[in-house]
Amino acid sequence: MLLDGINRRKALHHKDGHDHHHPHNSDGPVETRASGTREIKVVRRVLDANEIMARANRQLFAERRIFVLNLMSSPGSGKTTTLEKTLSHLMQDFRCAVIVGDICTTQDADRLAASGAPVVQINTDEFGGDCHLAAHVIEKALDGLDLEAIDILIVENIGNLVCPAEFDIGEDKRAVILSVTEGEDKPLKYPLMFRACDAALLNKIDLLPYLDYDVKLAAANILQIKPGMPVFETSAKTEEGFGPWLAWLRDSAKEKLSKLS
Ligand SMILES: Nc1nc2c(ncn2[C@@H]2O[C@H](COP(=O)(O)OP(=O)(O)OP(=O)(O)O)[C@@H](O)[C@H]2O)c(=O)[nH]1
Ligand SMILES: [Mg+2]
Repeated sequence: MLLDGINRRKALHHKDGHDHHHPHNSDGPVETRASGTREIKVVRRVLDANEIMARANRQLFAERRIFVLNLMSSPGSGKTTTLEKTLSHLMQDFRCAVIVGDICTTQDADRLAASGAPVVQINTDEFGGDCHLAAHVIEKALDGLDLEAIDILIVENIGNLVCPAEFDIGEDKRAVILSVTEGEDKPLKYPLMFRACDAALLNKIDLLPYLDYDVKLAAANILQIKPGMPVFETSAKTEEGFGPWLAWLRDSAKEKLSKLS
């Protein structure tokens, strides 16, 4: 199912139509640096509005007994591939559904629908290409799902290592994928994403023989930003390392769902 048009009702568009309002932005709907104080107020208002919606989503997910995972990464790190493989295991024990965000195309939704899980695709292109999924977008996407028939909802966020981390969508857990082709330094360069997540996947480890990549250093950098965070070394291609990742996901879901039953 393709969901678009949902951002139209937001009253947050830039003059250029690019809807992209959060703290790192320097050219928001006000005259930006002309008044630092004013910019902070606008940003605060946007994030407050998102917080309210995220709280409402969280309440709804609790009422419907749904565990929600927000999966984030740079473009191409392997979110969809990881999900394809994850769903094939998870759907043996849980009723799963997916919301997938992309700027354009329904390619990821088509790939994920092959799992048999209901999938809602969100496209943000006609609104200037939102770089993240906000809470109200998720709320709208839920219209396309039968919430009574879902135990686990996985949200594949838009490929971006910065913006999605700023938006609570009402999820229970957040996971970030860092692929080994991206460099060990990314947790240090993009700390918010790693600080905001509950688990990290170091993906594409099947490529390690062909790269000068220091897995230990990458993991240490992640732990420097978020001490104690589980770091799973995975290959979504071969499913190497999937056991601990799947166990973490299953345990996280069971923990929430058992509290609600
Ligand atoms: N070798 C290898 N390739 C992988 C792995 N995971 C994903 N890929 C490949 O990397 C490319 C991008 O993978 P996707 O799963 O589409 O990445 P994504 O994060 O969903 O990308 P966006 O949704 O565009 O942000 C594809 O060609 C995948 O086949 C892996 O573990 N090993
Ligand atoms: Mg994808």
